[in-house]
Amino acid sequence: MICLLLTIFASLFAAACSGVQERTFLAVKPDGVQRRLVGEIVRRFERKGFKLVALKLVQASEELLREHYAELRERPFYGRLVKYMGSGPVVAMVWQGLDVVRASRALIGATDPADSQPGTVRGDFCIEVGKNVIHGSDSVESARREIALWFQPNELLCWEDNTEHWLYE
Ligand code: DAT
Ligand code: MG
Repeated sequence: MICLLLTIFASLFAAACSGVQERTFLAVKPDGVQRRLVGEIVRRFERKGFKLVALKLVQASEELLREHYAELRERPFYGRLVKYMGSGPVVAMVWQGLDVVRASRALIGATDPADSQPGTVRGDFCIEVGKNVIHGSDSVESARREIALWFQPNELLCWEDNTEHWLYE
């Protein structure tokens, strides 16, 4: 009973915390970490004005990665993708803001860096699809699933953003 009340309280708190704004899950992949791109990538999302609500360096298990990419399990590159994502630490993050899922995909660029526009993360920092340095959720629904997969609810921090007044109408 106490557990149930605590769970309800935690979800109400989380809902109040995220307000009407959405959240997305982003991860700097092992090649991005190896190539010292973490700071540059975080800088781009910060500079845009989005709010960082969680961040951690993770050596992801094969189980977690198989689940994360479950939708792609029939694709020929699935095994290679899981191996690459587990080849070193990734920086897992949750960002919050108006339309953040779609806006983040725009900042990240097309899946294949050969098609990514200059100015996007993938357009600027990588060459091949199998080493495309960053992950970003592709819908609000995937974001919810991925955030729950990578983070405990108490790892998502609720903090007062003093710039909101200058970012939003
Ligand atoms: P995205 O990461 O842009 O959401 P996705 O979800 O379709 O793209 O695929 C997940 C990852 O799988 C992608 O970032 C890189 C890899 N991938 C996709 N298509 C691939 C392909 N044709 N060959 C090799 N890797 C691929
Ligand atoms: Mg995807």
